Amino acid sequence: MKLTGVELRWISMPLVAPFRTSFGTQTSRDVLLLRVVTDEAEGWGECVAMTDPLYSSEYVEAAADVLRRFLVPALAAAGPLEAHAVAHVLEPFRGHRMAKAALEMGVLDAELRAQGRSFGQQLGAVHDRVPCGVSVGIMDSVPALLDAVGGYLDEGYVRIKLKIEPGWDVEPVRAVRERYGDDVLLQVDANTAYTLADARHLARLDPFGLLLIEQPLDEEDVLGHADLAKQIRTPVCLDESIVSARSAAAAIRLGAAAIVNIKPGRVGGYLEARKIHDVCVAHGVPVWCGGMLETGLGRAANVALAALPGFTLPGDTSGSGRYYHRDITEPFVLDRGHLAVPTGPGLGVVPREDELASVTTATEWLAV
Ligand code: OSB
Ligand code: MG
Repeated sequence: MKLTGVELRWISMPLVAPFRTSFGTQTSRDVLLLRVVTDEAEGWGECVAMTDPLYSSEYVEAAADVLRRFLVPALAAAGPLEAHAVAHVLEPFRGHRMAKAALEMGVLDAELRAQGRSFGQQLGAVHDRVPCGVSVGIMDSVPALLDAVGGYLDEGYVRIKLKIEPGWDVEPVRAVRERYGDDVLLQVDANTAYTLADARHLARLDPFGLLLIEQPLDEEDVLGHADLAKQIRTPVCLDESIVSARSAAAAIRLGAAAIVNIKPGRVGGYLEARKIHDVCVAHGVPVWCGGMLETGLGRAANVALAALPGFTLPGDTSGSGRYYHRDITEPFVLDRGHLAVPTGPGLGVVPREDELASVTTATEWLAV
């Protein structure tokens, strides 16, 4: 394939409800989309960076800048366009994994559409549908949380993840267990809100039989997670700390990650995500697919990834309605707790022109 150009498209989508985590509250999701145009087909990339650098160092405008200034020009100068070579071409540029992931996703989508193959086929999916969990934000009160969790259980979600922070941890977990019982698959995500000095406090979660605790400590504190793992019974799962297959291997060897959350954007793309899956499978470490409040485009690819054999835990691959009143693609709708893996070429979904137009705030054409 030959690259013709890349369109950057900024969209703004209101969330159905505010989403509060230990790093902030979001009421709308501003997403940078990429339309990768080649001589054979077009592909869509979704950049999962958020508006502010609070989850990680990346943010939307930095992603747009590095794409415009460095990544797209480098890819244009690299000769024949092939998805498997994108990461290598972009490697000289440090960091910016979410921007790189979006560009690789767009190229991969274009390539697969040209070949009539799906993301699932390309990545190695072995299931035609995946079980879905839901990430539940920090609420103003325990009753409000119990209502939200009850609603999600009624919708069929097979696993509940509670966002936690100091002051909102043991009590909400206890309340959910007391109200909904021990059979609910339950886990928590701290988004780095604790330190190793909180180990004894976090051990108070031990009696509740959680599947895992996700990223309790700073993203750079891999050793701290290994130490913490020896002081609590809840399995430690890493999210922010895992940025590559290499860092996953190191975290596993150190005893810092009994479970890994794989987010393609965080690790530089779907192909690196598959490598992390392979590393984890080789070490007997279960993985699950994380989320970044994606639109239907990123969701399509995430659901395909989640259908790989090592994804043995339900992911944060919720239905479109958990996030948005109207998605830009055909909405993903839960069927008895599962989402179907798209089967059409590439992502298997495309944006609906009218929906896309109604949420677009700006576009920019990067000619090559
Ligand atoms: O830490 O997993 C996280 C959303 C935005 C940023 C970070 C995280 C999350 C979620 C929601 O937990 C995942 C989703 O449903 O897309
Ligand atoms: Mg997380």
